[in-house]
Amino acid sequence: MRFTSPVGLTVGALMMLVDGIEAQVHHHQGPECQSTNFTSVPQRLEFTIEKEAVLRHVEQIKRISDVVPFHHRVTGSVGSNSTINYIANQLKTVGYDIEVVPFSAEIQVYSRAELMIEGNPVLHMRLEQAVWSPYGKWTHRRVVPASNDGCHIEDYPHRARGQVAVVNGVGCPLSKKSSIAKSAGVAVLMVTEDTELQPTLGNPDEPHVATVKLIAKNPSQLLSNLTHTNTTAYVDIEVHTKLASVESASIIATSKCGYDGRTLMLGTRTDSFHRSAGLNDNASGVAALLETAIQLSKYRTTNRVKFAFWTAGHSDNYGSRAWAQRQSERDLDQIKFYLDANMLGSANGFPQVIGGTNPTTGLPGPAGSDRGVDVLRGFFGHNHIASKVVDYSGRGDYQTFLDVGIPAAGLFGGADGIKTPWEASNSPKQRAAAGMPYDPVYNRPTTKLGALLMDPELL
Ligand SMILES: *[C@@H]1O[C@H](CO)[C@@H](O)[C@H](O)[C@H]1NC(C)=O
Ligand SMILES: *[C@@H]1O[C@H](CO)[C@@H](O)[C@H](O)[C@H]1NC(C)=O
Ligand SMILES: *[C@@H]1O[C@H](CO)[C@@H](O)[C@H](O)[C@H]1NC(C)=O
Ligand SMILES: *[C@@H]1O[C@H](CO)[C@@H](O)[C@H](O)[C@H]1NC(C)=O
Ligand SMILES: CC(=O)N[C@H]1CO[C@H](CO)[C@@H](O)[C@@H]1O
Repeated sequence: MRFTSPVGLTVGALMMLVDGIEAQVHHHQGPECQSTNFTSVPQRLEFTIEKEAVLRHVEQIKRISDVVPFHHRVTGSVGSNSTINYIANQLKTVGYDIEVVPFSAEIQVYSRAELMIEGNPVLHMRLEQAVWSPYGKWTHRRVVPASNDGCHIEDYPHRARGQVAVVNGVGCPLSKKSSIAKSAGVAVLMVTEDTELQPTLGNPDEPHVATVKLIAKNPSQLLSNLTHTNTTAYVDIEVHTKLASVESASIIATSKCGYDGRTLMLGTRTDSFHRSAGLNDNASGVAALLETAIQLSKYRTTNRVKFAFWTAGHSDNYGSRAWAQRQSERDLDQIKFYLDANMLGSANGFPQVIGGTNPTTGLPGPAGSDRGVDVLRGFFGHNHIASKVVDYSGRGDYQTFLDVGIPAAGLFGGADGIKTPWEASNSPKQRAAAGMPYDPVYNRPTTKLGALLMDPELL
C-alpha cells in the first residue's frame, strides 16, 4: 500500500523552499553525485513512502522496549541505546554520513512526590514532580493560593512564606513562577492542572523552589476545598529526586549530495518517558523520519539534507541543545530551516503545525519560520486535510533552533490537549472523539501497538 506522507511530502516542499532559485541545481554537487544512480529532484517522494515500512520501524522499537526493564527507552538506558543503534544502522546502510554526537550530562532519572492532606479524612495523593525541581520534605504546612496567575511577586501573600503556594497553569512559564515563588519565600509551589503532562522547570541552574503538580479533574474546586474550609487545611509534601550522570548520543545523518550553504534539517527525539515505551511519543516521529530518510537516499537533492535523531529530548531538549553548542556560527548559519516531527501517531490526533510566537522571546519565530508553516499548511490544504497552527510550546527540539535564530516549525498529532468539536467533525471517523485527548495514552505505561492508529493521514 502506498500513501501520501505529510513528513515525506513536506520534506520535498521544504527543500524547494530552501532551494530558492532552481538554477543552482548542479553547481555544488561533488563527483559522486554526478552518477546516474540518483534521481534528481524528490518531487514525488510522497508516493514512495509505504505505511508498512513506517510501521516496521515502530514494531522494531516496540521489540526493543519489550525486552528491557520497565519497557522504557529513557536516555542512557539499554532501550534508548538499542533504539539509537537501530536508527544509525538503518541510515548507514543506505549511504548517509553518520555523525554520532556524544552526550553526557546530569539527568534527573527518578522523581516522586507525595501529598498528604491532614484532616478528615486524611487524603494521600500522588503529585507529578516538575523536572529539575529541588527536593525535600515539608510537614504541617498551610496551603495558600496565589492571586492572579502567580507570575508577579505581589501575587504571593505574606502568609505564603514557608508554606505551600498554589497556582494555576497559565499566564507565564512554570519556571518563572517557581523563581518568583522562591523570591517570595515560598517553600513549595504547587500547580494544579487536569493534564497528565509532567511539568518542567527548564534547567537545573536557575533558582527554583520545589515545584509539583497536583493533577485534579477539577483543580479549581479542589483548591477551593483546600483553602476555603473553615478549618485550615495542612499538608505534608515530600519530593524525592535522583540525578545521575548519563551517557548517550544523538545521531545526525547527512545526505551525500547537496549544497551545504542551504541545508535543510529535520529532526525528532528518540527517548521516551520513564513509564512508557513511547511508541507514539515519539517512536512515530522516529519511524516516519527514518523511512523518509531511507527513501530520500535514492535521490540527489539540490541542497544538503540532515536528519537528526536527538537524545534526551524529554529532559528539556538537552540532546539538541548539546549538539547546537558544538556547532560553529558558520555551521548553524548554513541551516536554513528546521522541521521537527513528533507524535504523529496520536490515536485521536489532529494535524497540527507548530509555529507562531516563540515562548522565550514573545516574538514571532526567526524570519522564514512562517514560510515553512505555510508550506506545511499548504500541503494539508491541497490534500483536503483539516489542520491548524499551534504556538511553539518550547517543549520540542525546534526550540533549540529558534533560540539560535534558525527558522523552524513542527509537525505534531497532539498529546494531552483536548479535541474540539470542530476538529472532531473535520477528522476521519476513527479519530473523531470530541472532548477527548488527542493521544489517550500520552505518558502512560502502554506498550500496545494497538493503541496507535498509524493512519495514512497523520503519518
Ligand atoms: C552506482 O550504483 C552501482 C550499483 O548499485 C554501484 O556499484 C556504484 O558504486 C554506484 N556509483 C556511485 C558513484 O555511487
Ligand atoms: C470538594 O468538596 C465537595 C463537598 O465536600 C465535594 O463534593 C467535591 O468532590 C470536592 N471536590 C474535589 C475536587 O475534591
Ligand atoms: C464556615 O463558616 C461560615 C461562617 O463563618 C458558615 O456560614 C459556614 O456554614 C461554615 N462552613 C462550614 C462547612 O462549616
Ligand atoms: C549507552 O551508550 C552510551 C554511549 O553512547 C554508553 O556510554 C552507555 O554506557 C550505554 N548505556 C548502557 C546502559 O549500555
Ligand atoms: C517523551 C517526549 O520527549 N515527548 C515529546 C514528544 O514530542 C512532543 C512534541 O514535540 C513533546 O511535547 C513531548 O514532550
